[in-house]
Amino acid sequence: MDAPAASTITSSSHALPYLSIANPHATARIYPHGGHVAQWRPAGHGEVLWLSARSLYQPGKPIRGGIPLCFPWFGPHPQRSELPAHGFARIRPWTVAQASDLPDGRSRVRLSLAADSETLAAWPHDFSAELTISVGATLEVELAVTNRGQLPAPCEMALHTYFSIGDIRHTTVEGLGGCTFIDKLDHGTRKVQDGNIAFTGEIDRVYLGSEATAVIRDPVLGRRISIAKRGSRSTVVWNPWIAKAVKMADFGDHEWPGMLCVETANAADDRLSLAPGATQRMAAVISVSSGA
Ligand code: TA6
Repeated sequence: MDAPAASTITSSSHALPYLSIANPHATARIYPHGGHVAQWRPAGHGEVLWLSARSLYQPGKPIRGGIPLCFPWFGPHPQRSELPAHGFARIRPWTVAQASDLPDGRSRVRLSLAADSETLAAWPHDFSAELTISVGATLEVELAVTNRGQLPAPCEMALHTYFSIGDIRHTTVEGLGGCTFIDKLDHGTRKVQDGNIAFTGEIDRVYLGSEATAVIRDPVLGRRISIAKRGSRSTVVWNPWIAKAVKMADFGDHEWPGMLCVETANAADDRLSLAPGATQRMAAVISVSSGA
């Protein structure tokens, strides 16, 4: 791997190795474990991704925060409760295929994952996946999955992005007005979003057919975070609030006001069926601007 001049591989204090990226536009941290973008800080702004102080950094466990990769299913496995929630992609070791500087000063890292006996036991489809991360004034993360088998491969996928915000109680999300969503806190009832999303309690929604850019407006930190996307028809919005935060060992009891998940996905009614040889590319393009 030809590591870019501005990037180094650093052994971390969390017992997991990570790529530390530093270029004129931004800094970032990427763990090959789970293909996990954990941090991104564009020049002139604070950290954009949220990480729990209680997160684990262990093989076989997801990192709590950053951008966990959900594949080949989203949420609990529909039939087999013994399988990991959100699939295996976020807890498998990915291979760093390339790390290079781009002519415009951004850094690009590519990681790959392929089927093996363990993945086939969980999901009986041969596949290859490539994650392409472009670190600059914007953060672009593209997950590409190819069906290497002879049969259609039903799957879901998500970039389960945790954003750092000042206070969820003063935060709103624009861009999903008019979309139908599945309310996972109300028995999966389908509802229609009326205008912007404001937060007064736990929220766990899968917005369907949502291809527009979502914007997090954060008056406490005085910034807007835009999440544009490609190849994604679902947007998941989640904050556990107090009760759920207390129940998660890798989530601090008092951390819930400072985070919000706005996830780029193909899930639920938007699940995919990959034809043999087909590739699904799904990307989030994240940018920050000052002023809420
Ligand atoms: O994306 C929202 C969600 O599906 C919630 O239901 C909650 O389970 C969250 O993901 C976190 O899941 P995890 O398995 O990472 O604890």
